[in-house]
Amino acid sequence: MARNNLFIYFLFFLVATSYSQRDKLNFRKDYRYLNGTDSFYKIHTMHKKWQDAKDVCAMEGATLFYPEDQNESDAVVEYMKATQPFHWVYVGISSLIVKGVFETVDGRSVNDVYAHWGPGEPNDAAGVEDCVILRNDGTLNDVNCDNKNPFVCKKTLDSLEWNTRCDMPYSDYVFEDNLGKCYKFHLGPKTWPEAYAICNAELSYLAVINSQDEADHLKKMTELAPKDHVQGNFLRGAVHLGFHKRGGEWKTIKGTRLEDSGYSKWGNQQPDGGDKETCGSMFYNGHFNDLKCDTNCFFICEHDVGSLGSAFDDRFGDD
Ligand SMILES: [Ca+2]
Ligand SMILES: [Ca+2]
Ligand SMILES: [Ca+2]
Repeated sequence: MARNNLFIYFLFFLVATSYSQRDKLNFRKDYRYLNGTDSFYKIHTMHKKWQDAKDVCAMEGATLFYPEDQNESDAVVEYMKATQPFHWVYVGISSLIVKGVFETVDGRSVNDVYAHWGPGEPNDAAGVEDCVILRNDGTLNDVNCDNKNPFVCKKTLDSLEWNTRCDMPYSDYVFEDNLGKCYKFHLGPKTWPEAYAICNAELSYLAVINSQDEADHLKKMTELAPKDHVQGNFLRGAVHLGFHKRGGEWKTIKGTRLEDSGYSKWGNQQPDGGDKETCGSMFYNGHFNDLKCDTNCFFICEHDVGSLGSAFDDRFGDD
């Protein structure tokens, strides 16, 4: 009897520990898993140009969706019809490399995936149609890439990597024990608004320093980041952080006055930019600096562990 109990407990243990995030079919709350596709989808309702749509999906760790086959086209079209008023979305197919050669965002021929064109399409109307939409009758049409359209991002279950320490789907965020937070040092130089949007797309925010310990940690992260290999024209010596000047006052992006945020050490002679430098950054030595918001430099995102509070955890129990 005792042995049986032990065996049952062992089985339970096996099942419980294999209940990974993948089994929960959870990527992000704003992505929906569609049965029969092994993938998650998000319909972006903010209309964007094709290239911008592609970039937004990449920022979310996903790709601009295109149908693999009839089954996937049907599933997404059904989801779109059930939830949205619009009649088409951009998909990850274009002929931007060579006109007339339609390829997916990952370089496959449209004929190897889903090439169900509408009648008379593709027609390259006026010679300016290089990007493709999927209409809710399931057909494709080439349109002008500068048109702003809604679009769909896709994440395959296979490509999902759950970051257990940080409880988020981005594996390059690193948990810091003493602070109980996760951070990512971004090595692609961006403007302050771009950096802000990228952190947001990663379910995080442009880092806010709340203590000397946190300042020390971000300084150390900056020291260790392989910055010297990065080529290009950008500002070295500072990284964007989550504070800015609003209404003549320096505040964190959470709305707290900088001097009340737990850390507000400015660098020598800083801030020195008056109304021209209204975005916040940190010199590599950990001291604050004001910068022009369109300055390209590195930046750090911060993630609050447990902030996502996945609904799937409630349904399946915690693991
Ligand atoms: Ca067309
Ligand atoms: Ca912080
Ligand atoms: Ca300055």
